[in-house]
Amino acid sequence: MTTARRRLAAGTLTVATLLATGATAATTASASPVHDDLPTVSPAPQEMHRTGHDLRLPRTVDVVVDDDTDVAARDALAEALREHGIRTVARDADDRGPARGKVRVLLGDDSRPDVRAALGRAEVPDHDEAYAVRVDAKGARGTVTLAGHDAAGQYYAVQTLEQLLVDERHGVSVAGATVQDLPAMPLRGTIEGFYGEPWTHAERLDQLSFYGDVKANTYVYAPKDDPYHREKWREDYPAAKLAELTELVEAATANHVRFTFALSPGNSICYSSEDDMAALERKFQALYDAGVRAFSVPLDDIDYSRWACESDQAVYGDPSPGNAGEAQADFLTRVQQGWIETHDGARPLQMVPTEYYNTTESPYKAALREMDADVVVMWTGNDVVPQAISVDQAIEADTVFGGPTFLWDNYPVNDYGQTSGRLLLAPYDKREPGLSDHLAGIVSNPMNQAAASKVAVFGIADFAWNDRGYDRDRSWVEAMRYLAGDDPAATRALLAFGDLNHLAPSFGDPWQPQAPALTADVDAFWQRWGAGHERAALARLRDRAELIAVVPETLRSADVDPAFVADAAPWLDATDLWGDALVATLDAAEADLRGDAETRDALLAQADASAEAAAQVIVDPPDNRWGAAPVKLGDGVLDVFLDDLAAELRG
Ligand code: 14T
Repeated sequence: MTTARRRLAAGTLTVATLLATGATAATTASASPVHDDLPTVSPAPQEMHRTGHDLRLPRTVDVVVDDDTDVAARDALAEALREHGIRTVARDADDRGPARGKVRVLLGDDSRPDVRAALGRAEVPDHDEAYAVRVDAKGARGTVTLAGHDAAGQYYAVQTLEQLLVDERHGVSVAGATVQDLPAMPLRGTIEGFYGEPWTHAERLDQLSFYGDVKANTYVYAPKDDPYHREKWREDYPAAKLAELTELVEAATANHVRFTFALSPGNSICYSSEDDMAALERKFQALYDAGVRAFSVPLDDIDYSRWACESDQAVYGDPSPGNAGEAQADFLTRVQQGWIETHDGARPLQMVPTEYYNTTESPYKAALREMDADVVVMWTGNDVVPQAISVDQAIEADTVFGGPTFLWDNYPVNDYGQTSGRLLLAPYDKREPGLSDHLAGIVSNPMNQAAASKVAVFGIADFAWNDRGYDRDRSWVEAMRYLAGDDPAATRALLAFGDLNHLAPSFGDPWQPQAPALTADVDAFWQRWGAGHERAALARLRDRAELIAVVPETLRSADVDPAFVADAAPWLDATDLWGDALVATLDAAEADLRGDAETRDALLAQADASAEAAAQVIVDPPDNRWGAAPVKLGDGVLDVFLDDLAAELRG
């Protein structure tokens, strides 16, 4: 199945406009860099300026390429232009004949003479995956230069160009921008590392194409409930499953994503056994033969206070965290030196330590530091689901794990008890700018609901690309606009829906609050109400009530990512009912102000019935470990407000 590709299109909605509609928390002033009057590009480029007029595109443009032009970039460019009704004709860079069309798009490596010349003063940063875009309009003629430091850079230049295309009444233009850009972190993406129902093949394909759009380059395949990943790690994948994985590897490559294969042998491995080493290498080899070039050995959530075999006892002594660290370090050093380094193109091995959730010095970590320095160590921050992640903590992690760590960020994963009944739709937040100086990268551990995870993953990709330019509010609006296919009403509806699903739990207190925008509106309501301005109070809150009430209908009818709408179905059902309850309660208040007690009571009874029905919506069938559970939506804010206002009216 191919899923319709979402587009990061040039936007017309600004964060300011949406803040004015009250669609996002009106509290945080947006610190988004103003790129003159250019469209918003996500992830936020390191440098982007207006350097000239917009360039009107004719119906056909020449695309100038050579043998070093990246095929994925070429395909993405042709598809992007085709979606705007523009045909492309390929021209060879060596073709010295006269220019044919009015507009040429040069696509290639920055070492190509014509590309270099067309860049003028713009430069491609000397950095992996870097690129530059220059739009040069001379009246109706012009040149668009898409230059990459490498193949990935070329592809990312195309992703940015796509967001610089502006649909106008009479055609399509490219904004007159110059962009010079590079990723702040080398590894960006997701780790399918949760418990519960793994993503489907179709969901994974959809994700991989999404990652290409947001310049994420990493997908780690580590679903806890794939038996061949953990329990049956020694066994070969059945042919059909291997064929599926091969298809994923190909889809990943087409989007410049590294499919990273992870194997978790920790529950039963005998570290000192040659047979187990051979079993792991056999499994890796099968995936290498399918095209995989990145590998990981997660050793999280295992019991390191016992050995799985006598020989580990003989070699490493009594079971203890320190001895487990030594056994793991020996084993993974051998995998790195004996297997990874003998396999052409294989990336450094990644691993998850058993103590992945703090930076406290320990015998285990001291032993692990003896591992080959090329092995990349993951870490979740301080706690499995941390309240925040600071630069100082990342520096501590580098010290205690012996090198720049790779952040396994447990957001928006919803496989643990505190997330029961929840979708986690808050923007990525509370990660300190400057982390890119100390991390090898960030991957999100997402929800069982793949498409709904795009909201958070969009932000994580944005932050990992440019942590210092990251703006939580801007990124959230852009994520919603992306999912909404650029439809303004659907974007607003998604923001209102996101607000009701904003709570981000942890194993202790939540690290993101529930419904901050609704909370602000409710607080303002009670202030006006308390000051005797009841009608004004009602009128202002009614805007949000009506916005909430139409969320399900808006999202179901607009061109919103259908996979998102499917994932959100039970939460949309609940929104429908809570919206009815809210509108009915406000109507009851108005009846009360008119002195119409009978209508008031009837409306309050109606609101009660809706709220009761809302509380009975359950997620079933469940994809999550928490099983069938009541939907939680705006809890602690919406339900409390309805109770409080009803109590006030009933006196
Ligand atoms: F390896 C890790 F970085 C990690 O986070 N491991 C698991 C992960 O698979 C899971 O999705 C995540 C959220 O539940 O937390 C880890 O699993 C745990 C951790 C606990 F502390 C499961 C139960 C725990 F009590």
